[in-house]
Amino acid sequence: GATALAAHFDATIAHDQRIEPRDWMPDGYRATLVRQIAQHAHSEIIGMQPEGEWITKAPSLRRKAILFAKVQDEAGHGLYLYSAAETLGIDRSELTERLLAGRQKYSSIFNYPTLSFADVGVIGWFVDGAAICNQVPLCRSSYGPYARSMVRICKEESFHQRQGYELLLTMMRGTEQQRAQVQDAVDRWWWPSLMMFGPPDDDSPNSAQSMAWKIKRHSNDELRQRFVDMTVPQAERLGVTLPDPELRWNEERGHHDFGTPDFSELMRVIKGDGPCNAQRMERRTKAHQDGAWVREAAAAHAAKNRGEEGS
Ligand code: FAQ
Repeated sequence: GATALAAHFDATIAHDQRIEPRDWMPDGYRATLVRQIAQHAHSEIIGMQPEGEWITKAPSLRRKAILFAKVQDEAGHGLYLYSAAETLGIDRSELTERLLAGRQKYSSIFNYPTLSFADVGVIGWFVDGAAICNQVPLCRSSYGPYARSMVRICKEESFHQRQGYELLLTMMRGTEQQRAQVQDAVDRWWWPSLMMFGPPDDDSPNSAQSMAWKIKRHSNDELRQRFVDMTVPQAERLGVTLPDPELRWNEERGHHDFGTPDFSELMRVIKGDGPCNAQRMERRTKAHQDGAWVREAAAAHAAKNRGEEGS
């Protein structure tokens, strides 16, 4: 009966085994996964916009080819993630409707503008770096299809991060103006990148249950700390300053101390009031409308094929 199914679910989680689509799961577990995976998928797709703007303005053919490939990878990540969400019994078209109606979120980070080509490098370094810190543990998430989608995504994100860092190393070997552009991009993206990890643990309503279900493996603050510790030596090697006067190594803790991000800004951006929210949603909506004929043609083609098979 129902209690036996619940006991089996609890035992699967306790033994660090995977929940698969055919398994019984609590409604709350399913709803949390749909929320997180859909939000993650939407972020990948909307996340194509800030860097995508620079494809036509890249400074060389080589940089254009690299950026084009990276942005395409993000489309691929969005698609694997929508497929993972669909194993939970929800349709991708329904998830897209929810995003466009403002009923589902996407990452706050993609609501900031990209003002120079250095921003492309800093997005790779910080935003993909933060994505790696957050997503490597998700490879061990309790839901099988989500965890497996993360393996390939993380490999591609590490390549993206190196791409960004290499771009910045090149700019730092360039002119005074290029070095100033890199520092300016670092100053603008540092705090929003720290906000990607979500609200502080005391103020994170979903964390406790998600960690009990082993959907999340670490808390928001733990991952934020891991990102800071990883990034500080990279900043030193690059020769830029992270814009935080409180940033220093704490020998006792074995971690860096750092200042508190402005979480009221995070909440404003999540609620729709960031510098680029309106533009991002407008473009996403237009892309969806412009794609209507493709969806109709694909559906007509599938219907025709089914008809031919039947005859
Ligand atoms: N932005 O209780 P918590 C990428 C919401 S990487 C917007 O702590 P949770 C790669 C949260 O949803 C970016 N909303 O929530 C790339 C919740 O609202 P809800 C995508 C945020 O779920 C790189 C409320 O605040 N990565 O795309 C944010 O336990 C470069 C309370 O928060 C992922 O989605 C935020 N920053 O923890 C692409 C990773 N933070 O849903 C292109 C998977 C919090 O109840 C270029 N997701 N909220 O209405 C996660 O790990 C988690 O969902 C967290 C939030 C950590 C984001």
